[in-house]
Amino acid sequence: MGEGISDYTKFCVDLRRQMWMAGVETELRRLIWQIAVTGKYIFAKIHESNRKLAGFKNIFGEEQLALDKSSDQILKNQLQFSGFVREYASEEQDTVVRIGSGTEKYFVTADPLDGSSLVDTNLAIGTIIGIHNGSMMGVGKQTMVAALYITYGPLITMVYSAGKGAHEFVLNREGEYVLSQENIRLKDRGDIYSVGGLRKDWTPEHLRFVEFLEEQGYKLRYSGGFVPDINQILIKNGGIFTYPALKKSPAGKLRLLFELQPMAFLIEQAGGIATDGKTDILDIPVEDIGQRSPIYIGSRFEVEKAKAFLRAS
Ligand code: AFP
Repeated sequence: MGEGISDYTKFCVDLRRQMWMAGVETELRRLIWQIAVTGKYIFAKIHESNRKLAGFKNIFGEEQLALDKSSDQILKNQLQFSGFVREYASEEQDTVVRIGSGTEKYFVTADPLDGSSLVDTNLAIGTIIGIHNGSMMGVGKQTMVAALYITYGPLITMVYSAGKGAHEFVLNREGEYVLSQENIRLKDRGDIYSVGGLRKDWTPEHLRFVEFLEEQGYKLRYSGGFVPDINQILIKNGGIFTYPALKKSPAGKLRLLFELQPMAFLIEQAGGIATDGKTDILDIPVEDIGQRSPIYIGSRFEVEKAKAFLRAS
């Protein structure tokens, strides 16, 4: 969109108009919009749960579904027979589920409610979506056509990319997603770091990298929610998030298909990089839907520095 458009005018651009102006393909525009709208229903479910976690019985004595399971049902039902989605895979399903007639173009992966264990603390949580064309089992660089996440915090925000930059929208009082930041760009170097896992479980080379960041004066920003932690690096335009290989779990904790590929797609669209410490996340073949991988994701300087420390092992 042309530079110099006043904030107010820019702010009045809603999601569908921005995607149309950005030249996003029609069916993909409709699918992204449909998923973004689903975020409103998931948020309503979070409110309805009154921050209670799984295992509660409602007033009729029925087992209340865990929030992440009910969020998964909402998402799957919304996409079922949408006419755009052939298969759906999520952290809450054991296998890939066929939800279309078999001729649709897109395959959707979901972490329907990432960070659900934080709901009772009222910290921000989110939904992570990957959109693939042709198949979801393979190399992300070849299969992914779009990714998005929705953050449920003081505001509901949504960041998407369809391969033409990463853009942020805020859900307004009228229930419309309006553009707040277009073509988000990461600086080559930031000043925040977000690091998961227990220090005692880190490998010596990862520990040396974190100590480097601390000596350089980076500020620690880690909430335990992948979505808000990544969102902070994007919106602050720099820094690094890492959930590393651990001594007892060399593949780390986060899932390649549901969490890492979508965030890698978005961060790369913002000029950053995402790696497992050696290989780009979007170059790692997905062989199993539950596959985990270490992750270093964010600004170029910090991620390249991490790779150098890991090589020195
Ligand atoms: P939950 O979905 O079980 O809350 O886990 C959240 C998460 O998958 C991801 O959002 C965080 O980055 C990571 O786990 C936090 O893990 P630790 O609790 O080990 O720090």
